Amino acid sequence: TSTPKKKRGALIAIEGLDRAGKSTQCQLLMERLAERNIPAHLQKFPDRATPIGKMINAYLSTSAALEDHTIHLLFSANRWELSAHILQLLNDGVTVVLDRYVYSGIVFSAAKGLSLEYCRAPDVGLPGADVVLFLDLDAEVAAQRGGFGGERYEVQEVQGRVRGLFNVVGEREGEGRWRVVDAGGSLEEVREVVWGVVEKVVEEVGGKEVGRFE
Ligand code: NYM
Ligand code: MG
Repeated sequence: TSTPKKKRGALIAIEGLDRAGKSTQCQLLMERLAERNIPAHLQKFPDRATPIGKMINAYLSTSAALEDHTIHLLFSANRWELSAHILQLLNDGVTVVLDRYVYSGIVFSAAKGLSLEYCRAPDVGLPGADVVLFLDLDAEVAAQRGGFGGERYEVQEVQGRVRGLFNVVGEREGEGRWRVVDAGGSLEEVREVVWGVVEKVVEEVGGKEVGRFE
């Protein structure tokens, strides 16, 4: 006899430019999941709390300079150090919402001139997102939203390149996994579009094994 297998959680990645509203939408999504009694966990990347995360934070806040490949690998290592925990949660039936993931890792480094193939390599094998919601916003509009902060990359020119690269990376993922959401709408509008996608994915992943980023 076999015991009925517990439904696994979904791995949901929220991506976009700085100021696109990712963290707000992650919060709103967590509230909606809680209302529906769907167990869920929010994981932000970079996770600045770990020792590697502290190095990343020093780099982003420009108090430390790091060579481009070096910081690229640290961002990836920050995901790998949390990967077993994420996998455990998913297999325990917990849906995991990611505020940025491998896609940010690829495009922000590629925007500095590293090749896309190089940038993708260290993340290959990480738990694969079931769906990516790309909160799409024009870099100029993002800049107008009260301006960017003072961190590295937070200038319109870099963000413009990053947006173009997100679209390239999204094409490789395909329309099934990569969902472009117009982030120019109101909080409520964006929230409802996000929920429409997530609700279905949470329902559908049940029997499937967690994939791997490739
Ligand atoms: N970033 C984020 C990267 O360059 N590589 C990565 O792998 C990740 C996850 O860090 N400008 C960049 C994108 C952001 C910055 O993110 C910090 P946030 O969401 O502003 O804390
Ligand atoms: Mg930021």
